[in-house]
Amino acid sequence: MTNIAWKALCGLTAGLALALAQLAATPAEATDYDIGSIHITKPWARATPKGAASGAAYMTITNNGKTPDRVTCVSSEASAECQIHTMTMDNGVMKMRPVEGGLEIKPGETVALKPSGVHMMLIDLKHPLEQGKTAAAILKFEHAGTIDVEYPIAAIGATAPGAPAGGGMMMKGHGGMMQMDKD
Ligand SMILES: [Cu+2]
Repeated sequence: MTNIAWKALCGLTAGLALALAQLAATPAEATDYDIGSIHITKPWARATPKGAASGAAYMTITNNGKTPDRVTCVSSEASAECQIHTMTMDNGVMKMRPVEGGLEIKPGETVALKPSGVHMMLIDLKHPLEQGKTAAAILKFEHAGTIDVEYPIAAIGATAPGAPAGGGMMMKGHGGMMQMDKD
């Protein structure tokens, strides 16, 4: 979609513009991934506002093996750094913290990375995450190995892939309502 078309949309009422945007943006289909005993479903990322320093990506990871595995994000084409974060409430403020040594997925366990929960953080974005495009990242499982995953990008503030914007808490990088613990 061209910039001119987007400008035209801005003149329409919000509801209509949203409906049109949903029709116009053909979201990239999410693919499932298998590596060793690990199964990854529903990878997706959230679009970022212009100038945002960081973005978030999500997915569901199942360990069908008999031993625990640990996953870390090695790199992303979209950002200088890539980490997996947990979220905790601290005096009413949501704080996120990098998972040290990788996120553990026990045998038979399914871990969902989702907004307001464990998530993948793309830090120091090289470009904004644009709805309808994809962001790629390389994940490394301690036992299963290394895999490239494509994250189709949903709307800014989307709470689930394909869901319209809003509803959830806006992710404004490491500022605003969310703070990152720096140990
Ligand atoms: Cu984070």
